[in-house]
Amino acid sequence: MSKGQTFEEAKEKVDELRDTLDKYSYQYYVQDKPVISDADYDKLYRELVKLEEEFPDLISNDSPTQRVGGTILPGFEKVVHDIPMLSLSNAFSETDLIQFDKRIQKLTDKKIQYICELKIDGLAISLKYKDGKLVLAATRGNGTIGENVTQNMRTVKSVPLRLKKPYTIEVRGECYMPKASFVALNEKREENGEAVFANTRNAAAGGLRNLDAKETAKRNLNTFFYTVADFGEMTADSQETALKQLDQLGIRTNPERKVCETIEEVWEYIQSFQDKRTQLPYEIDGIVIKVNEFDAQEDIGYTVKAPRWAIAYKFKAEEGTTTIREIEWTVGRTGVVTPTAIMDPVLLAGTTVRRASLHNVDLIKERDIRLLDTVVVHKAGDIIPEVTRVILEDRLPDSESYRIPTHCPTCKSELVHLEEEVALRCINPKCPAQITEGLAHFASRNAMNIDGMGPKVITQLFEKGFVHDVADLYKVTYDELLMLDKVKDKAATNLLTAIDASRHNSLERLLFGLGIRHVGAKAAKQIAEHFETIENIQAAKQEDIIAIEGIGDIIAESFVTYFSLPEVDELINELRLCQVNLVYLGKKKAEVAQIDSYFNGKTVVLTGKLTHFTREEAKNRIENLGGKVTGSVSKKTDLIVAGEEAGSKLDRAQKLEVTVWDEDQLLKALEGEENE
Ligand code: 1X8
Repeated sequence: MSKGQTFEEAKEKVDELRDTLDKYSYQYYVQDKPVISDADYDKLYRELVKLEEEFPDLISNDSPTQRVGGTILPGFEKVVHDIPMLSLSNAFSETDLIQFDKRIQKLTDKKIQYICELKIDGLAISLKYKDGKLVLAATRGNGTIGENVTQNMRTVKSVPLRLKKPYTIEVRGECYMPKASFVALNEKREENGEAVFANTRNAAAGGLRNLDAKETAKRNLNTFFYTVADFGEMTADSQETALKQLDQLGIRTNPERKVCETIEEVWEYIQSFQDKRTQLPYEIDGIVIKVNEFDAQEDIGYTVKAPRWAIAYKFKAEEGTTTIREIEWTVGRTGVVTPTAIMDPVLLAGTTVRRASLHNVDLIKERDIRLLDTVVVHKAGDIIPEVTRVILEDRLPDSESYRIPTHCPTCKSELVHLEEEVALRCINPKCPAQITEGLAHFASRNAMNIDGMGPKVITQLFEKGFVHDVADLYKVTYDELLMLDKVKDKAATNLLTAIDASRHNSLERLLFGLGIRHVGAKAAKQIAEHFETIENIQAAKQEDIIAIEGIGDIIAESFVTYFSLPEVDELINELRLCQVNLVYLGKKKAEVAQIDSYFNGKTVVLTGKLTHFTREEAKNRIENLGGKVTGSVSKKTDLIVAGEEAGSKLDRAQKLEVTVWDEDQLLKALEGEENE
């Protein structure tokens, strides 16, 4: 940017940057097809921020920089919906659908089509655009009166702040949390002693209906829109054309829809999703079937509550009943003590389940869960088995309330139930369970990645008194390893090699491995990249850490507190003496952005067996050239490298027409570029 540009010049540049950023955002968040790297996007974004700082008069509400949430609200304002938000009547069987079809045929003479769409399990919302700008976002509420959540919805990246045409319209859809975000969120909450969400819908609701929109922004919410309530300048004569027009306006719609000529065809579509639904990255609870043509919809009309021209086919919940035999309590590395129900085996969504997390004590009390109770279990987010409720009619007459443990199952010290937490905690810093869990975390894959150093080996090393803290792992000897159960010459040698290899890890792995509260792998990476050495980190002040984009006060405070402890100082010195690398070895973001490489900004999936290098090595080399390596194939994948015996990922990649390489091609490309 040149200094001293005029307001007019700046305005032109700001407009251009906004158009470009909106376009990239649309491709990334609405079409799921990124075309530039995060680094390139960040560069343009920062340029816009800088210009807006220099010319504050240019800031406008629909700028991509204005998605961050503002002041914390005292409460949500009520919104009266001009057009009520209706519900849908339900169908639970093929017979229900055939009856629906018959009713439709009676209510219109026209030849009609049905359009099937996925029923998204989220929160219904309504958006109003005026002259193409987002002016209001409201929840459904009771259908007549909802809540104004405009500030929150503005942080959801797939929601356009301005449309591609200056239309005045109202659209409705669903705000949801992707399954993966839900699992990650609950894991984090459990570790922090917070209540977990029962399902993705509750998690989305908690995220959206938060008075601090900055919290909403952290929840990775997404949207699909499916109804036009007020057409404004739009002209559409069917649901299918309306959805296409929403696409063209930049509003995200679900691509899985299908127009069917008969109710039999509708039934086939429903059947096909009975299995496919578990593979979708978001939760659906059914299929919505609508009469496609608007003129026929008008003939058919409405009841007070719902349109007569649509019906929701509800999938059977993946539920089962079983008996609780035991409740097991385990201590995590932060001291949180979590209960797990041990049950008679039950088949849920295709897998046999014997254990279900009960999450925390409050949940046991709330649902009054007792030993030998018959309970309903389901899979939250289609993944995690959970106890939904107790079938009270089946409770044994001599049943007693479950007695919550008062002492740590491992170290027997008294447990505490902090007021602001739902969890029980063991606060004995010397609790063996906490220490071994902490050591296992240190050695785990995303931390120091010491192959073979799992909980069983660690527990024995600890119990035999060979290892007390993470630095001791680097002092373990061959003879000590041979003293462990099931460890022979080969395993001992391999373990020592793995321990030695971990000395050369980049700093972020160590930072994550230390298990500092609230510091996940991502924050560890950002901090390591920013400060580069452990000495810089030890000297860092809270405000230095907060200055890093994406790092908030909670993480920064936890970091500073941790590194102010004298025993941490000692530990770092020990690690240094053990020749553990304490320096960031990756490239800095700014450097990555400069790399001229095929891989820069590309998302790569590795699958099958690689013979020339380990996956970890291939991943590192691709990342050093600015690429991103992910685990699953999606529309965002640019390249898949298929080793020997590549399976379903390769099939999926071929379906999505993603470029496929074999290992040799990868090797050649890497060698070519690394030598440039
Ligand atoms: C609710 C939902 C609808 C659709 C998808 N998901 C939902 N949760 C859709 O039409 N594609 S329609 C609807 C309603 O009208 N209450």
